[in-house]
Amino acid sequence: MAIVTAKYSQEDLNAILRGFKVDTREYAFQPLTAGYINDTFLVISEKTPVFVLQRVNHNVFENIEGLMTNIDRAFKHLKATDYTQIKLMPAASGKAYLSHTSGYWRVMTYIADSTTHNVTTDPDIAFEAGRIIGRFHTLLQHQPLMQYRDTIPKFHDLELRRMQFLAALAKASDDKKEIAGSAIFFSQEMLETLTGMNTKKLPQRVCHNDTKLNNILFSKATRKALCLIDLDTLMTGYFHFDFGDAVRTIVNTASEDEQDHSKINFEKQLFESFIDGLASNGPFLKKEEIQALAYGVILMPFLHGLRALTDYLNNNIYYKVTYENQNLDRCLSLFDFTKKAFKNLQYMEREIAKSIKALS
Ligand code: GN1
Ligand code: MG
Repeated sequence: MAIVTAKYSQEDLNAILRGFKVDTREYAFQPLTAGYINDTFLVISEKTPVFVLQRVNHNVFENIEGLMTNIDRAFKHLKATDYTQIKLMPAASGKAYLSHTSGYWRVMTYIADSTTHNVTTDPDIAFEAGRIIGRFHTLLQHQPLMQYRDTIPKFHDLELRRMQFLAALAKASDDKKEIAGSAIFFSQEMLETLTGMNTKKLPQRVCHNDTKLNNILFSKATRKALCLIDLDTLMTGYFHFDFGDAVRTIVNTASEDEQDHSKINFEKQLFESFIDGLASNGPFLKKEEIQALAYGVILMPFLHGLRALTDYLNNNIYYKVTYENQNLDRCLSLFDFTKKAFKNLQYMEREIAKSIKALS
């Protein structure tokens, strides 16, 4: 029996694929391990990747039907000459996903000759990332929000994340509280700073909500951005969520759990290229949304750091980890970036005002 991962053999995965309307043949599989939540495999036929097969984590995503309806709906509109369409392969039942004894599965088309970047030092990549995120939003800007389900309510809500953090803190062992002491202190300080900033009046949009750099596909040949992947968290939200999440992974040339904080940086040139790429779509944001962008670059790394800290205190029940303290390392690195972004708040506001024009 060919083993693909500890959990699945090639036979298991082929059996799952037979539940979809795809050519019946013996496929090979390669696990893709960048995500923290789902199980993802490249489906290979005659040495060529043809599909992406994914088991959607039902513990994290409780409303699979809503999630798949959101993605199915958005995918139909996410196509243009400068935006590569991804399609869902239907299950034998006709649905967009398969409900199987081992969980919920979906199959998507694989975009040939594409690649992702975990980090970059290249301003052209930063520009392209900005361009494609703007394109994603312009393609979805007229979507009726009512048609999209709120599959993880309050996903980027600071108050919810604060409550979850406090609940975890109340139950955590003294050991963990001591080891994470400086992160706990910073959280409390930052929560006070950020809670004062009111964004309730901003317009809602259909957002991706997980626009980190490695959720963008690039063409290997032209190095242009092709499209966004991983639409699991597609829901209504504010544009500064998508902006902040992208910036935290683009202007910082270190990885998300980098332990050497001297490598964590805020590269101004990458920031400027990113916003130029965004602006190349023409105006599509309201003045108030533009004013919230720099705040998003502080909010998003902080929120992610706080969630990683919460999971560390909860003994790693949410994110996949490969070692005991990985969530704490993620938290410390995200908090370090938060501090560096905070120092650049005025700089960001100036650059944004120069480059991004509001809808008139
Ligand atoms: C999770 O599994 P992945 O990488 O798509 C998380 C995101 C975080 C990300 C950290 C549903 O996404 O919010 O940004 O880890 N997704 C969920 O990189 O919690
Ligand atoms: Mg995701």
